[in-house]
Amino acid sequence: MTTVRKIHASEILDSRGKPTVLVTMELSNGLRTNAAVPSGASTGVHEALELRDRDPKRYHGQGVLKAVANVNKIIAKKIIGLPTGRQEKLDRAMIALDGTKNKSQLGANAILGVSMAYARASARAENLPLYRHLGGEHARVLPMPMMNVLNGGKHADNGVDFQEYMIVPGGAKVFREALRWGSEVFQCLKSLLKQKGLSTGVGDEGGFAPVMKSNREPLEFLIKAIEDAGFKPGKEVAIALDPASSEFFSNGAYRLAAERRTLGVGKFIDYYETLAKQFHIISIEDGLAEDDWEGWRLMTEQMGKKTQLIGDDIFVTNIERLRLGIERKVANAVLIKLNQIGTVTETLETIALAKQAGYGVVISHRSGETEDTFIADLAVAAGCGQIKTGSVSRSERIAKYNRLLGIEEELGSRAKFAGFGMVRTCGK
Ligand code: 2PG
Ligand code: MG
Repeated sequence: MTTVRKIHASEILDSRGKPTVLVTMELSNGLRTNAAVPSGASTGVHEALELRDRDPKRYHGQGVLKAVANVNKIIAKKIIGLPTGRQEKLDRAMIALDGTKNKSQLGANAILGVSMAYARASARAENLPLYRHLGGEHARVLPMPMMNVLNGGKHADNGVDFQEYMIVPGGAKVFREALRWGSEVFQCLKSLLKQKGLSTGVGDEGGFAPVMKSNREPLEFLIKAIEDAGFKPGKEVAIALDPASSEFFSNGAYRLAAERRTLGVGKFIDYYETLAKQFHIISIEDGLAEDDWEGWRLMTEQMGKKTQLIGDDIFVTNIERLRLGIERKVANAVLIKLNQIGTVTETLETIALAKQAGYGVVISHRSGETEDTFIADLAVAAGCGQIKTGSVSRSERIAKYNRLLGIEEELGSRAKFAGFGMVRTCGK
């Protein structure tokens, strides 16, 4: 029997240069693994709590030494000696030890670091790749990437209200081809922006962040870039949006600063519908705000048959909130972020409920990432067919794509790629 011999957490930096938690785990057979925790910027208010030190003398209050100490001094004591392969037992023990609803006592960053490191350690102990350990023998579907090539909102500083404009190369036959298509479109987009004298500096997730006049102008650029790269918009490469609209929702309305107007929910849904038709938009995440349940229901009723509507801030990978959503006929897909909920077990449970209810599942990075590639394996393990892990630049994003290339190669002829086939709409 292999057991956990040592756990050690440290404070490291993420892709934005902000502190995050790294957990290293050593097993009784000498194997060592580690895991690093991601961090969001447009965080939903219902997310599990990311514990920060609030000590103004270090990292502007953003240090994570408390979370690190919680792993080293509190969690470690409980976990040392635990055999590998008991993920649920470990995660439930940490949830009980924390004792709060949102993991605010120990910090979701402390708990998740241990949970992820343990999953990886358990995989190594069984001599299995992580996706196989988490997903079993049938885990062989490579996810279609949703690539955030044009950034706005809280991830940039360019006057665009919507946070993410993504290209979706779902017409490709295999993952590596989809990745190439995405990269080629990205390069064409760069040339186009250059020609127009616009900035080609990149935002937090590696997409461009040029100053634009409206929220639709980026869509015009994307369509042109897709065509310039030699692909058919909609058929080969489609578009997806994450407006992250909780960020511009107030007093029951949506304030589009880029367009100097404020729209009520009904008008805003019509606006999305027009955009979706015009620009081959197959998927919209967080089209409406995190607590605008009635708006979400209307949007799902009006657009859900044609468009994948993904709940991120509204569900926060939380099984209770997703259950409410299913009951209320809200959205038809869920975004999955490990650190929104804080353990691997709860993440897998939320994925299972979504699948059971016929909701689409998209595994996602955070805007603050590290070189850790856990979510690439998770996407294959979940067999959900979709991943959102940023643009085709910046190594913390590319690391996930490169890991997927590796998994595809390892699976050889067993690898599958469903392309647009796993995009969910109501009634499909
Ligand atoms: C989102 C994410 C990731 P953040 O809104 O979906 O793209 O952003 O990590 O800042 O919440
Ligand atoms: Mg989002």
